[in-house]
Amino acid sequence: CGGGDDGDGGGGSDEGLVIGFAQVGAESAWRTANSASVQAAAEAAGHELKFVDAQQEQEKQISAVRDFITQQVDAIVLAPVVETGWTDVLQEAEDAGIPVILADRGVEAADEDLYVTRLGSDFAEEGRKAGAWAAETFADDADGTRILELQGTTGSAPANDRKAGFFEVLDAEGLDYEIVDSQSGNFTAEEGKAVMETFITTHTLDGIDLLYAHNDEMGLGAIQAIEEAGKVPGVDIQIIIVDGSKAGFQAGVDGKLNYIVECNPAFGDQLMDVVESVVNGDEVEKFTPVEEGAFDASQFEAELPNREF
Ligand code: GYE
Repeated sequence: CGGGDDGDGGGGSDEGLVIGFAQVGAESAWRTANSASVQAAAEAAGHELKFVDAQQEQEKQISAVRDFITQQVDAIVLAPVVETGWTDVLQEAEDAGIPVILADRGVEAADEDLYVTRLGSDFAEEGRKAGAWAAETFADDADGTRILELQGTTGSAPANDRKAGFFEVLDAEGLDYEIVDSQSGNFTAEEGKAVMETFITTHTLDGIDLLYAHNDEMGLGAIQAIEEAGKVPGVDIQIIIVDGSKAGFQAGVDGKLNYIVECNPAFGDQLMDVVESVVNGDEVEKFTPVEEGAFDASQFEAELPNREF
């Protein structure tokens, strides 16, 4: 403290909180927008945010959470890169009396008692939206719909649930389809492109109807690979992406992809409200979904100017 007689440490209940945020990484436009939203919201609310970018590595997230526990933060916000492997560190936070709030991604059901609440997207619902469009678009495809899938990070909630929701609807609608190949592109453009190149080498694109990419970056990387192979993305092969960044919508306006399922990263203000409620000891829902839509080719142009990331 700075020696003045009046002191400057007062304020009691008006003091901002100290919040530790173990973020996934910076793998996509979605993620960068999400980090910016949370940082801006914390600042606006007068809270101190200790921000760690874990570069998509669970080990880094676990040590970040341990550091937050040592620093005795008021609350820990965790966006778990994968769903499993959290029991020990979540237990440590609980033992230290520090509430954990999940932002964006979820953890496996077995750990449900070890966090207070999750604020984020309903990834299975996103997958169902993609599936509903595919089932309708290919309903009359007489020789069966041949599908390639670019999955997100292996073991992550959005990869697991976007896959499950998508095929749940295809099965429920009775679509005659075949999964020609399905691999992880780790939610990055670079890996999405590389996996698509492998798909093209292994299967060619002849007779492939649809690519389902679990995020924009992988879809955009795949579009490059398709063009480099001399094919026309969006026409020779239809493409679905999830997120809806500016770059994703621009590709849609350019006719290079066919359906966009929105995933909304701008929940910083909502997250601060949840953190404050939790620290106050208020009752909160176990899961708060973020509102999201979906867009087809007739809507891309009108929607592009509304995109914020
Ligand atoms: O869709 C993807 C990002 O967890 C919802 O992570 C998020 C996903 C998002 O890398 O672009």
